[in-house]
Amino acid sequence: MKNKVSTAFVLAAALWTGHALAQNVEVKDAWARATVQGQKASGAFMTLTAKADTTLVGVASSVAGVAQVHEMKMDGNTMQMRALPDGLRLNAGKPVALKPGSFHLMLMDLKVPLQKDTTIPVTLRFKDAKGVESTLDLKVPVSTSAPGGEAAGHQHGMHDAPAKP
Ligand SMILES: [Cu+2]
Repeated sequence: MKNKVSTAFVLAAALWTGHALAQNVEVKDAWARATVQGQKASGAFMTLTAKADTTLVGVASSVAGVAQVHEMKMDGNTMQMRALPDGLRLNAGKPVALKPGSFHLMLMDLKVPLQKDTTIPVTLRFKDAKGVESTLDLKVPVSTSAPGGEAAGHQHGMHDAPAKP
C-alpha cells in the first residue's frame, strides 16, 4: 500500500517537474478558472521560470477551440486584454507570473465546462533564443481561485462576459 502511494507520487512529480526541467521552463502554481454553465471562455494562470531566455509563443488545449497568450492592462479607465503578438518573453531565472489582471492564458470556445477539482490538458509552446521551438505538456488543476486562496473573483467578468451590444 505504502509502496503504491509513493509510486503514484513519483509519477505525478515526474509529470510536473521532470517534464518541465527537460523543457527548461519550470511551472509553478498552475490553475485554470472553473466555469459556469454556458460560459465559453476562461483563463489559466501559473508562474513560469525559464532556465535560459525563451519566449512563450503559444498555448493549446484540447478543451478549448482557441487558446492564446493574453495580457490585461488599463487603457484609460478600462481594463483591456489582448493577445501578445510576439509572445511572452521569459528571461533566464526571472519568474513571470501569469495571474488574473495581468498575463494569462486565454481559453476560448470551450468545448466542455471547466469543473472544479478536475484537470485540463494545456500545452505551452516556447521558442528559445536560437529560434528553436519546444512544447511543454501540463495537467492544469481547475479551481475557483488561485492556489493559496487568493480571492480573484472580481476578474471573473473579464473572461466570461460575452460581447454585449
Ligand atoms: Cu484574456
